[in-house]
Amino acid sequence: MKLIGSYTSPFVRKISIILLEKGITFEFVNEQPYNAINNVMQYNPLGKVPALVTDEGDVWYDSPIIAEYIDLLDMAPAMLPKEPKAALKLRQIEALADGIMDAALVSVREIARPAAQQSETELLRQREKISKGLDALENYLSDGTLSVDALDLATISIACAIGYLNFRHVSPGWCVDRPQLVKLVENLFQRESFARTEPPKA
Ligand SMILES: N[C@@H](CCC(=O)N[C@@H](CS)C(=O)NCC(=O)O)C(=O)O
Repeated sequence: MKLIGSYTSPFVRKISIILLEKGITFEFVNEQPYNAINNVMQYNPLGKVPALVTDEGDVWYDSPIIAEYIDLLDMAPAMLPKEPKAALKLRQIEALADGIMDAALVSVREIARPAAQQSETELLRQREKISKGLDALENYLSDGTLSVDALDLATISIACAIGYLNFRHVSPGWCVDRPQLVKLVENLFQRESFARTEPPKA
């Protein structure tokens, strides 16, 4: 199996962690989707990472689809519960965490533009999405929808989103008044799968 991705992408990190937790061997193919020359479109017409190439030659892209494909291989630990509605709830929380990654990514790219071209309005819009998204995740942990001790698709996605906020210094105050999220990431960041996929310091 080959995982096409970059070491800094939180979406790629999510998939690497799922593969590592399940003990599935894979080759990492390092591709930089934002470089002028890259090979990502060979795998995903949208030019985004991650993409996964199976040993049979099938290509899967978009991290929720890849995560679902990997879970279909039936290797422990399962990333989703068997009960369809419970599974759908976790996938919705995955979508929320992915949305925080998307907003953080837009912010990082906006800040990378020349100062005169940056839009403060756009940065504020993205910051509000991140903040409201984090509040919703904190609520899921407080009301028992999620547990700070769980390892599943939702909690892995959340920890990857927060890992990316830390890495890019976006919303550095995310931990203020969100004690459950702090506990969750303290638990998950200790795992070998998270340590092995930490983004490079640059
Ligand atoms: N929904 C996609 C998002 C993936 C994504 O945005 N990846 C970024 C890297 S973090 C990318 O490849 N961007 C290249 C581009 O937008 O051209 C997923 O979950 O896989």
